[in-house]
Amino acid sequence: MAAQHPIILHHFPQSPFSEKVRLIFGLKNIAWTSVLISRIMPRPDLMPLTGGYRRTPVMQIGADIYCDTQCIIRELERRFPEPTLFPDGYRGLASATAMWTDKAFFQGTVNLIFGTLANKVPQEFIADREKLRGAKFDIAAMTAAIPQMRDQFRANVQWIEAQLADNRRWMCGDRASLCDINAYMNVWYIRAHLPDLDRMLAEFPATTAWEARMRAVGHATSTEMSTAAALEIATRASPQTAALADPRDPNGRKPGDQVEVMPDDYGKIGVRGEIVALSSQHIAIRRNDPRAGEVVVHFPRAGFLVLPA
Ligand SMILES: N[C@@H](CCC(=O)N[C@@H](CS)C(=O)NCC(=O)O)C(=O)O
Repeated sequence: MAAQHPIILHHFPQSPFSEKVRLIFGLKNIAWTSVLISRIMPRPDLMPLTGGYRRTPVMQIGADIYCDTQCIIRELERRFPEPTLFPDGYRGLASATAMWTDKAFFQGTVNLIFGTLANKVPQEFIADREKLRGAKFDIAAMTAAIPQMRDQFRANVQWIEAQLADNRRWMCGDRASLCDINAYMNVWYIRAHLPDLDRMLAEFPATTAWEARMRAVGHATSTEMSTAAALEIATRASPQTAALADPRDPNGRKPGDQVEVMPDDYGKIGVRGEIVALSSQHIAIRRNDPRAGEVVVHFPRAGFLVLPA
């Protein structure tokens, strides 16, 4: 089904989580609109859309705003089901890999990169990420931990290698899936920043060949748009999200309830609104913003807190 509004990705080129979504555009051959945002706060044209959620990327379709790659990917799969990211037999596991690749694997990757870049990391970036984490972005500690982080990276990559050991092309078989996208993000991030990835992958020939296949997926075709023009689209559009109750919600939440939603790990800024739709994997809340007008902001459930407002 063709979308009425363009598929807009608010992102920055160096963002590994954004790379996941760009590759899904490539795999599904989706034409998209690229809105480049600043790598650090402030993002004055984006906050009216998200209500304060400040992690990257964010997807916008008209006045519907999708936060977090779990939520973005779920919506892309719903709108563009073919080719699927969930081959038979892997539907649950493919989604669940994010809890490995985006958390433990990713934290090790971040520490390895920033510990190695050390004094090349700009002070404004460190200050911004300390605010995001609510904790010190301790580059000296990351540098000291490089030997440990190399061990962690190797152990995680060996799992990719083991998964590809029977000469399959992709982690779930003969078609690329969300498992590949999620795991690849970390390899892509190291490739972008560290000169010795080839040496680190030398003992992993299947992963080396898979990395080249992943890179060849590309990003499909995109057109550029300014942050102001994207905000203008939301202001003129109306949210398209249909009301959806969840009779099995374990806490009795229902459409109409006022809630506050935030990540449970970092960037814990609460976004307030009225529930429009909810399920085990998704919650959509309506907000009214002085600049964006009425918007519906969508979040995943795994890794997110929903609190009464
Ligand atoms: N769970 C989130 C994580 C996103 C994330 O941590 N992104 C990084 C950039 S790649 C970030 O938000 N950094 C801080 C920022 O951009 O404000 C997702 O899947 O989208």
